[in-house]
Amino acid sequence: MTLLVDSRTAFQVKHGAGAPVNRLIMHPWVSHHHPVPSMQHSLAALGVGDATLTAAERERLDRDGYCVFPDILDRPTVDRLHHRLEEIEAEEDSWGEGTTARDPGAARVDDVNHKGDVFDVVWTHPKLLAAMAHYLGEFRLSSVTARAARPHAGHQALHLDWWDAIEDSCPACNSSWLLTDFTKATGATRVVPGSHRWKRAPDEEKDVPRAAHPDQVIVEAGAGSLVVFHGYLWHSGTENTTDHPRRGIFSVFSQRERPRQNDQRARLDHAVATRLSRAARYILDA
Ligand SMILES: O=C(O)CCC(=O)C(=O)O
Repeated sequence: MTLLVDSRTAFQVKHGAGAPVNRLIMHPWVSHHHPVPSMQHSLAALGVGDATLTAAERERLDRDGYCVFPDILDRPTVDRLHHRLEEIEAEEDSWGEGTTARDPGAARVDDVNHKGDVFDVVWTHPKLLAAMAHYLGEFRLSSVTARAARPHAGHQALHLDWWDAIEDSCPACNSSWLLTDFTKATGATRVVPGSHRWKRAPDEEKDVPRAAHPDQVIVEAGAGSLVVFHGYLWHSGTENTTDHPRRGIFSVFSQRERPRQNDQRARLDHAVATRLSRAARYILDA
């Protein structure tokens, strides 16, 4: 995908040839008064350029089906996200008995992208959007959910992040923002590298999903890191063996014309609609 040719030239004339282009960019067509007509323009407006992903990152996404981007969020941002999530968990009683029947080992908060501007970064960060464009082409936001693995719980069955027939192209992808350090002890996500190319789901009948897979890798990374997963990659949460919650925010995107997990239009309220840029609204498709 070719993006930002004109703006890069203009930026580099001003700031020098080696200047990073991703911090740019306010094109005339990204202002609130002009239409944002396409995926390409919206990505550019949100800071995605040709150089946002390195060649090595693209290779990892293709070969392994996931990529870790360490230290993307700084400590104050992680702390703000953490703090706001704790408030919402209390308001919604996320830790109460039986509140997360679909995932009993975790406290979950759905739709956090509609619950405060502090969460904008977890679905509009350029690194994340560039990785989604790499896997999905034209895409939109599907869901944003916080998942805190409960102390001494949280192990899940290996699964894919697509619920329909498996096809050649990648219909949906997940990503996680680590708000605590993800380690073997805290219950980091496990993945089976390369399994996105197998194009099949873990075999329930042979009890593959809950067991340790011989090729699994526990993805350890520090708070503030981002991990992006291909929708067909076998992965799951593992047991948090500590006395403290292990928190992450999971932002799922799908190909633009595909069904998505949550209806973003139905959830959008006026305050959020007027706050978001046109480019962000395009990604939200709401
Ligand atoms: O929490 C994790 O590490 C993974 C969560 C996950 O894959 C899910 O909830 O579908």
